[in-house]
Amino acid sequence: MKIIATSDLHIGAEDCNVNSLRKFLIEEAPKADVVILGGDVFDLWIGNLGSLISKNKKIVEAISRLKEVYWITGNHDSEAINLSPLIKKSITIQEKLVLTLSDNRKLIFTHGHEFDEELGKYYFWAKLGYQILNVFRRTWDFDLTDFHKSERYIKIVERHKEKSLETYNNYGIIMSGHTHVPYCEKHDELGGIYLINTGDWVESNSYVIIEDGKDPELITNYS
Ligand SMILES: [Mn+2]
Repeated sequence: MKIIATSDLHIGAEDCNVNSLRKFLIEEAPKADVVILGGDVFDLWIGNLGSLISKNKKIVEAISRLKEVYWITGNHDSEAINLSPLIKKSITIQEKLVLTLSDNRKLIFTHGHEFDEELGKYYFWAKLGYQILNVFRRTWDFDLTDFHKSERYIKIVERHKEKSLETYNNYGIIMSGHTHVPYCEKHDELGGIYLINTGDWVESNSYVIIEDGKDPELITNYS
């Protein structure tokens, strides 16, 4: 079994790298038996699902052609769980995904906002700030990369990793998105658990390939 997992596509947001994403969905994702779209797939903080689907027909078509798709909801698309599968009849939309690979390794995918204490506290302001930023992105070239390299953000990512390991250490492969910082770490001190973040399609154009009996592989800067 071959799994391809990615997250934080942010379809509909000004800074989503739609061209690379479309190419990935047409050329790479179909090579997998199972595709995991790990949250913030459509950016429902920016628009409603119906209008985002009609504005992104090629991307939606590419997703609908994939064999088996799991859409794990994130903070930007949590409403999707209540919607009928508009994109693909057989798409599974849920909050968490647990899969057992043919080699018996157990994998969990959660978007990861459950670990985001700041978002929990300042949800309203985070959402409003994001919406304002999206409007200004059309005229300003605001670079999130600087913020993601800041000491404050590095701490947020470290906390996310600690909490993931604390909560899900009974799984062989722990996967999430949300922070937009991709990594694929093997934790030998915890019996070889893999801790993976699938990154995003805003800054890193990243995804992860998982195949039976092989080490997970992280691909970044896909274009
Ligand atoms: Mn996101």
